[in-house]
Amino acid sequence: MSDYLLSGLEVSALDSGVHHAAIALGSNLGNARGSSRQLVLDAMDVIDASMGIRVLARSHLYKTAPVGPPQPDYINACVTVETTLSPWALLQRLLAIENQFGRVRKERWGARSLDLDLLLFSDRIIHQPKLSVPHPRLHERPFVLIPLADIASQWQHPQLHKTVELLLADLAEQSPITGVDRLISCESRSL
Ligand code: A4P
Ligand code: MG
Repeated sequence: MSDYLLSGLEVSALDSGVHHAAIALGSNLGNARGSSRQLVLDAMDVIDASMGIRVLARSHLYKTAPVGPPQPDYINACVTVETTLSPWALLQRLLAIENQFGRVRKERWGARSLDLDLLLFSDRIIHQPKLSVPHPRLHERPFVLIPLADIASQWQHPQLHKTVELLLADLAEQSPITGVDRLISCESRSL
């Protein structure tokens, strides 16, 4: 039976074992907790400290030109995790961490202190109103694919059947990639 046909509660109960997931982090608004760069670094630690989630690898941090309405540059990064949570429970946890970091939702694609997107969850495909995995814009965005390639270059997109490395190469072939500059190197371990 597909995920789509099950209610969230039933799916949560069925989800057992350990899964790998990839999460994108973005910030272009500092706040009382710190600069965008600090918020992204702190958020990686908070994700790692969450029950049922362990960070396996952290990408480099990148300064990226904004996509969407005019707004400040972003700091973007990705982490891979192993988790015993279901995709729905993991998303809820990520939304709670965004709130903890002062996220206020105004306009779509508007400036934010912290954005956490669930990019990939093992090889699962879920398309529901409140959860789409793989993230529907993952393959279009250098600010996601470049950090993701640091730590999960061989992860196969379960719908497009291409690795992250290949998706990035496809994107670069369409037009030269600009506006993504590496800021900080983090120790990483690829999946
Ligand atoms: N949602 C569904 N699927 C997911 C998923 N896989 N991960 C739902 C996370 N959330 C998911 O999210 C709205 C709702 O989407 C959530 O409540 C969840 O139930 P949101 O974070 O409030 O909305 P958003 O981030 O403004 O919209 P969206 O469409 O997710 O935006 P994107 O695609 O994340 O783009 N430019 C640069 N340089 N760097 C950036 O990081 N980010 C954006 C936001 C725009 N421009 C950017 C960047
Ligand atoms: Mg988001």
